[in-house]
Formats: sequence, structure tokens, C-alpha cells
Amino acid sequence: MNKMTANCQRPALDPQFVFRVSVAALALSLSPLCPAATVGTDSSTPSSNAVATAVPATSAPAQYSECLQLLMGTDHVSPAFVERVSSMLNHPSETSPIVPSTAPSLLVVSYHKQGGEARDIVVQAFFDPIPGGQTVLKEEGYIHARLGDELSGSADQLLGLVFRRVVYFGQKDEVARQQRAFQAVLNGDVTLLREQTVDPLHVLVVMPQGGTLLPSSLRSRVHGIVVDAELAFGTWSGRIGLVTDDGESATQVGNIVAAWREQRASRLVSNAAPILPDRLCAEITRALPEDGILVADTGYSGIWTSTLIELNGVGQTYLRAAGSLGWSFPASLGAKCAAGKRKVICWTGDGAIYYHLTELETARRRGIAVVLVINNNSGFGQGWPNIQRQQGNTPGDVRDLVRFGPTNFADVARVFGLRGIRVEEPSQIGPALKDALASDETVVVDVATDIDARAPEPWLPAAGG
Ligand SMILES: Cc1ncc(C[n+]2csc(CCOP(=O)(O)OP(=O)(O)O)c2C)c(N)n1
Ligand SMILES: [Mg+2]
Repeated sequence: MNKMTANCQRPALDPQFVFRVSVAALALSLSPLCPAATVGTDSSTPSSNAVATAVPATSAPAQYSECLQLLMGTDHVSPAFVERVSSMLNHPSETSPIVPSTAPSLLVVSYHKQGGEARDIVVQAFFDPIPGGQTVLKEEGYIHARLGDELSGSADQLLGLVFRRVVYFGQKDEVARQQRAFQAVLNGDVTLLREQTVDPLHVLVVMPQGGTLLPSSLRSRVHGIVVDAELAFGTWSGRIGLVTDDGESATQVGNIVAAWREQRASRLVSNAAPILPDRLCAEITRALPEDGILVADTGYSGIWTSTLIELNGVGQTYLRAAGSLGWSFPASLGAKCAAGKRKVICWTGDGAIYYHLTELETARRRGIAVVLVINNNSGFGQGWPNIQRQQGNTPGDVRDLVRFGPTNFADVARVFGLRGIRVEEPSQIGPALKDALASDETVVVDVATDIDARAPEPWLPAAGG
């Protein structure tokens, strides 16, 4: 998926029709979506040419043709590999239900790699979105309210797909292993999945009509989605490709993504004090080592880090709290214990750090070294505007509810016998991070930030698409 344009032809089904596939926004990392992200995966069966000019002579049933086309246009995927997948599609696993004759909405091809060759290939085909408008997310529920109609509609369709019956293709043992792991994950247990991915599992996902799951500004331009990912010991890395019908749409999609980035660009270099969290993100992007681990707290901490910190090192890992405020600091100590020499940066809000502040004692006593960055805006920044609005003309001072401090956490660190660096000017962030990363003890970097700064909102299309 490295080229802006890949040309493919539809298979023999409709020989007149020349299908032009353009892949845009190719370097989108999975970071906003997944617990970990790395850009630039290597793949099993490198093709000498990323531009696929012909579809292999395939024996696959016709309903898979679009999926095979997308696979064929994916970087590092060789015609021989597609050929193997294609021939597998004639033989559903014994445990699979009867194969529908409609086109699948999602095809997932997974395999291990040995000596550059793909082995243990398993193909999963997911058919039909939710029937009869049945939804997975409750319309009156919390997730629906948080995401809004448009995004929760997309999330609903995706979840609907995952919970539908899946048709498996592949060797019986491999299929059974994957089914067991998948079932365990649905039951909330990822142990088996981790064990089975000590040897990394390569995963190619193609969604011919995946564009319908995107915000409408992209939906009209993108029809397919291709994900090229790797699951190693339960941690995802990979890239997402958005597939358009023509080069012009690919450019438009690229422009939309670029415009979003540009909107934030001036804030990334802002010299304002109190400091903008955006600038703090940009400094962490620069400081995080190639194999560094970034652990983020929940709420705004998760949004700032996932949207504005670029994971640009092949071995970087991103771990993010799943809703429990305060999780990140103890989690970062755990990550450090597990990850040996790799450096760990923890991003927490001041509200969050009050939950487990005492773990500073653990860090010092056990000599566990992380860089604890506190986005210190003296309050609950995420809820601040809403709570001000809700206060209306109710008597009392709204600040009593969600503002606290001012606390100097660098001083607090010293009380615990650790180093603390207080940062009040943007130019001090870089040197402070460098200093802290060089230490073999936990260092607190307490950054005085602006509570009125808003994290990027969920992306909604402009009126009129
Ligand atoms: C245990 C728990 N308590 C409360 C919340 C609700 N909550 C989520 S984010 C947030 C504000 C966090 O403030 P802070 O850590 O200072 O980050 P900021 O928004 O200021 O960047 C709150 C109260 C939660 N998710 N979990
Ligand atoms: Mg705060």
C-alpha cells in the first residue's frame, strides 16, 4: 500500500470493466484505534511490484472477487499468495456454516511467517451487516451518546459484523485454534490470544464496502478499507489503507486528512504559557525513543496522546487506559517491569494522578524508572466546559466542583525521594524530557498547562459532506 495508485482489473466476471483502485492516506497508523501502533510492517511474501496489474487466474467463487482484488492491490502481497487464498475459498472448514452466495463484507486472512513463506493460512469471511436494522449498541446507551449518531452507527455496523457467523477456510487445527482464541476474547480473556501470538500473527483485512463505516465526508470518496497488521503477543501494529475509485478521490481523501493535521499544526509549535497540551504532545513525539513505551490515562489524556503524539519508531508501543481514571501510572510501572531496558513515558492528568500518587513510593523503593509526565491543568479539563454550562445560574462557584490545586508535583516527587522537574515554559519541555529519560529512576515532569485547551473532537464531516 505504499503507492498512491494501484491499478487492478476485475476478474473474468466482467472483463470489460477496468477497475481502478487508488489507495490514499497510506501512512495512517492504527494508533487511534488500537492499543499499540507501529508504522511500516514487513510482510510475508514480498512482491517485487506494489502495483498489481492482473488478477490471478482464480478458481474462487465469484462472491470473493472484490476481496481478492483488494488483497491483490495490497503492498507486499504477491500474486502467489493471493492464488493460495483464492484456492482455499473453495473449501470451507468443517465447522463453518453453509457459505452464503452473497459477497462477504469483510475478509480476514491471517498467517504466520517462516523463512519468508506464509504458513498456517486461515481465511475468515464475514457476511452481511446487521439484518433488519438490529443494533448492537443501545440507542439510549452511554456509547451511543458519547459517539453521536454518525459514529455510533459506524461502530454498530462493525460490531454487528464481528458478532455474525463467520465462515472459516483453512487447515482444521489452525481454524480450531483461532476459533478458540476468538471465543476466549469475546469472553474477555486474552491469555490464549497472547500465547498464540508469541510467534507474530500477520493479518490482512479487506472490506470492499468498508467506506460506509467512515464519516460521510470520506464515505462518498472511499469505498474500500484495507488493513495490513501484525499481532505480536497481543499487541497490534500495522497500517490502514483507504481505497478509492480513482486517483482524484485518493487526492481528496489525502487532503481531508492533511487539512485535519494542518488545523492543529500551529498549536503543536505554540509558545503559549500556560502550555498547550498540543505542544506537550509534539515534544513527546520527538522524545519517545524508537522502542519507547507510551502509557496514557483515560479521558482527555487518551485523546491528546492518541491523536497528537505520532508513533514514529518501529518498536514503539502505546498502552491506553480503558476508562479507569488513574490507571496509567501504576500501569506504566508494570510496563517498565515487563519491558526491561525500554524507556517508558506515562501521560497522566493531574486529576488522574491523585488516584495512585502513592505509587511514587513503590517506584522509588523498587527502583522502577519511568518518566511521569503530568499534564497539570489544575482540574478536570475534559468536563470543564460542560460543567460550566450546566451550572447555569445555580448558586455557588463552578470551580469548586472540578478545579483543584495548584499543586507542584515536582515538589511532591521530592518528598517521595524522587526527582521532579517543574515546567512552565514550552521551551523547557524538551530538555526536561531528555533529562528524565536519561535517569535510571522515576522522574516526575510536571507541566503547567492550560485547562481551556480542548482536545480534538471526534471528527464529524462538514455540512454537505
Ligand atoms: C475512576 C474514574 N473516575 C472518574 C472518571 C471520569 N473522568 C474521566 S476523565 C476525567 C477528568 C480527568 O482529569 P485529569 O486527569 O486532570 O485530565 P484532564 O481532563 O484535565 O486532561 C474524569 C473525572 C473515570 N473515567 N474513572
Ligand atoms: Mg487535569
